[in-house]
Amino acid sequence: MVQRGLLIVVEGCDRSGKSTQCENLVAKLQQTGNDTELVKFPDRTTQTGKMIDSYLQQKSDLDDHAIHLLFSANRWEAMKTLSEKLSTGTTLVVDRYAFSGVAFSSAKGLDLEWCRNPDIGLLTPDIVLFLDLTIDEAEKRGGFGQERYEKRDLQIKVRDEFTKLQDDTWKFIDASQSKDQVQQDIWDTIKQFKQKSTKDGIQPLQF
Ligand code: NYM
Ligand code: MG
Repeated sequence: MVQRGLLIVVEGCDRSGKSTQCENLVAKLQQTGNDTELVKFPDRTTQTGKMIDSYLQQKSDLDDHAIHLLFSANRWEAMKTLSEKLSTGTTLVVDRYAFSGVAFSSAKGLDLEWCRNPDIGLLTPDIVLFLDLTIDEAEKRGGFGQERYEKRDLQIKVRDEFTKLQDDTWKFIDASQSKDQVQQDIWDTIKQFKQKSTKDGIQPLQF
């Protein structure tokens, strides 16, 4: 029987270096012989993703609840494919997941429990790497971009909401370090986790 792949989620505020680190991690896992793919949410290529992209680029407006549900739908529509990949042995590195959904919408003022509900039942991550960076440090990196949500006041709230969502699958990574050091910390964390999960026998993913 094929051993299933791991579901590795990478989370953090905007400018925390997630995308670069996800790419590095995928490359490193592949080089060490692990069948691995990168997944990114929101997936802006699907129908829901196009609506989300237009909203983020401030080309359209939507009710806060409606956009929250669209982000969730954007994950749900990917679940069947992702669970098939995991069960056939592919490890997935996921750049943002439901935690971003809850953290951003609750930072805007929506009720936290309400925000959690639509994502209940999504594949449970094996490990969540939280790239932690203060907003001052994030701003030093050339400032936020032009998209909706990329504003200091909101990002401060988002970071605060993220910390409310942590459980024992979360590993905090100090993202203020050099790129190489962050990469090293992530790699050490993943190696440790893989050793432990292989020893314990990886449990089936909750769906
Ligand atoms: N975002 C992302 C949400 O508000 N809810 C979600 O469920 C997800 C996955 O979209 N500022 C926000 C966080 C980001 C923005 O993400 C786009 P990215 O990784 O910058 O493309
Ligand atoms: Mg962004």
